[in-house]
Amino acid sequence: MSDETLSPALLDRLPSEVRKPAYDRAALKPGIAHIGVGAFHRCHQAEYTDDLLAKDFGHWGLVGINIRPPLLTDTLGRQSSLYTRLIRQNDEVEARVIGSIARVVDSQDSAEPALEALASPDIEMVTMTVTEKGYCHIPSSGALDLDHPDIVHDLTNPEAPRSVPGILARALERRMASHGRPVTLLSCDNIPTNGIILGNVVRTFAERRGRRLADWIEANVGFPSAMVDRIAPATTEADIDTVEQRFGYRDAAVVVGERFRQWVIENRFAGRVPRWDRVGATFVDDVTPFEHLKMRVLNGAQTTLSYLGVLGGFEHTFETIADPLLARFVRRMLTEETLPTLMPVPGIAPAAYIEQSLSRLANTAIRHRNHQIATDGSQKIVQRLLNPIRDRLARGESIELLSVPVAGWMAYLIKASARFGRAWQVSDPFAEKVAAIADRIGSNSNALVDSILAIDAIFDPRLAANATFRAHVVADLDGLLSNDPMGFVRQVCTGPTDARLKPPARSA
Ligand code: CS2
Repeated sequence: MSDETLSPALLDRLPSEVRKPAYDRAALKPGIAHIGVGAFHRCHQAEYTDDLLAKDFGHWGLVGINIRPPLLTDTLGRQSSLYTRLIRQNDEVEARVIGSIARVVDSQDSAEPALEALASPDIEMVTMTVTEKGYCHIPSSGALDLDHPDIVHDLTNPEAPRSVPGILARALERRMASHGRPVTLLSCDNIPTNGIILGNVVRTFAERRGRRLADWIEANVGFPSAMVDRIAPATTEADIDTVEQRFGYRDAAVVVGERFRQWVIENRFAGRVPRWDRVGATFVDDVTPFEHLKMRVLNGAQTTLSYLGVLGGFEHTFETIADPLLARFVRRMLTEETLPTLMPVPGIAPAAYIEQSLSRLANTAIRHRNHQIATDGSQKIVQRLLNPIRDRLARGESIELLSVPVAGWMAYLIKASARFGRAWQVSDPFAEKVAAIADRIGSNSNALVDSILAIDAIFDPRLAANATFRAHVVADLDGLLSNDPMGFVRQVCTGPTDARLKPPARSA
């Protein structure tokens, strides 16, 4: 059956080691809409939902919506929304066909298909993974960015929105006008207090549409925060080939993830809720301690390894952490500097969590590219690095390790500029701005850091004005832009601490 594509008809003939949906898919009724059907969603929320349907079949099928590329009709759409989820741990491969997505909707060219799905009275839960920048908020403050081109567009064309806040506000307006049923909007992105930020951007947008909508949202819409976790890199051709070679069928929507998964959701819902807590998710009153733990430790390590890894010539996370120097650096950073900033988390010992996170990153079967993690760093470093740095500075504690990946993010964007030889291609909303700074200034770390720290959408002005922070970042940037960035990391890891700090002199 090697050229056969995954389909409902194929389910009965799958090799026995491939697990399949344990419920009647034909009876599946969508009650959840998800925006952003990427690898992470297929590996995380859709799997939890598949577990729930198998345990307690109800009306909680998923409608998968994409408002940005890629098209879903070409992949999932051709497979009746079925796909294979591989769990890979070094040499082990575990395959399962997930059936929780009932149908997919492409809404890249016009918001209409998305709006229709989101406004349906059948939908009681809207989850989303739209990446950090999808919220159109200002990372340093969490407020809606009213100068964002898509927000400017949507406020003048509210019936044909492009942005996530604009699409959600319009869908809520339609719900208010047609059936008035409550709905929960559940962010599953790695932004801090994601429910609060989602609530902020939707409410701010709605207020500009009128008091009535804003009041209706207050009374009928829930915005819980959530912490989500599972490493699931972008699918590659090799992953698709793995399924074909091992299991004998084609699946264009394969997704590969690690075994670990976690989902902690704030108990702040409107209307009925899929009981994901029956299948491994946790409903809690306050997600903050979990969110800090995950973003500062696991994501902080990933971001650190991605920038230092690219500078050191490594392709993937697992190769980067196999380097003894970088492994040592990241372990020291997490243990000595990040750990003391964490809040107590019920049932989790932070030191053990750090070790578990580092061993997850060493999984050789998860081929997570450093450039993928380095993407959109301007939207990630606040919660992963700058917030723990801020907390430490407030207590007069050292930041000599945490400052290195901040400079790593700068060096990554600087080296992509024309003046620095376009070392690699980057994707970050602030890439052009940093490249322009680099082109203008050249190799003067003092002046580079001054100009980059002045970007107040990323750097809170109080942090940017902190002399200790600035001095560390200048010294680190000098080291990372030198001919021997790894030698510099070695020096930080082993050398006398503050010796590398130059006096925090201002450049002319
Ligand atoms: C990664 C995350 O690309 C990235 O920014 O750090 O996608 C990470 O793999 C997930 O948050 C893990 O849960």
